[in-house]
Amino acid sequence: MTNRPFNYDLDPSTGLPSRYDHHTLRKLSSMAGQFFDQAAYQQLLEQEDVVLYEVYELSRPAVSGELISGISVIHPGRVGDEFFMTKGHFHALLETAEVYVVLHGQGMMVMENPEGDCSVETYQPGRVIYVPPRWAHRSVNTGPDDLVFFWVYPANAGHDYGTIERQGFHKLVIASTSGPQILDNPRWKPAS
Ligand code: S6P
Ligand code: ZN
Repeated sequence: MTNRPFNYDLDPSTGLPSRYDHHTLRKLSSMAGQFFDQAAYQQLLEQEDVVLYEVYELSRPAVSGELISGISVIHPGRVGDEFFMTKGHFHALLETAEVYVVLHGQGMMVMENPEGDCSVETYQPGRVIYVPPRWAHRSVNTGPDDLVFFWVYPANAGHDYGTIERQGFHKLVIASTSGPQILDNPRWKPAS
């Protein structure tokens, strides 16, 4: 990988990047145990292992000083009453932040830190969301269209998915007749 300046373009209508190094498809089957309504999860999985979201990454060496950037696309849909969402993670190097820039769609970013403080930010086009060091983050698409956002974070941050897989997030985003509701997750438990 060269150490020369570079650029890429985001398609104005889709937000997709003109080039990327990795394209990851995350399907329903990779989210076992993450959605609240497990019967609805099993039922949907038996119908189709749908693609929940896609990540386009511009890679850089995983060393201090470098930045990894890219685009995520969260497709619209629900498992029971719970909106399609990302797995969510802490950064493995906990003291690393991240910036998101929303390009298209609607949704919520659910965040929490190891001390149990929680925060939810709303995605809307043009909005910048700052994820401080130590805060786990999950993106939830609450709208009828793709939710598309740009992100950039330190290349040495890494990802800790295991903590969230074991304990979940404190908050769930659930559809209701009056719109998306943020509810306490009754199944949250300390990872220990
Ligand atoms: C990486 C950044 C995003 C997510 C992506 C998918 O630090 O937060 O690129 O990786 O939105 O989410 P997840 O939880 O599957 O990595
Ligand atoms: Zn992240």
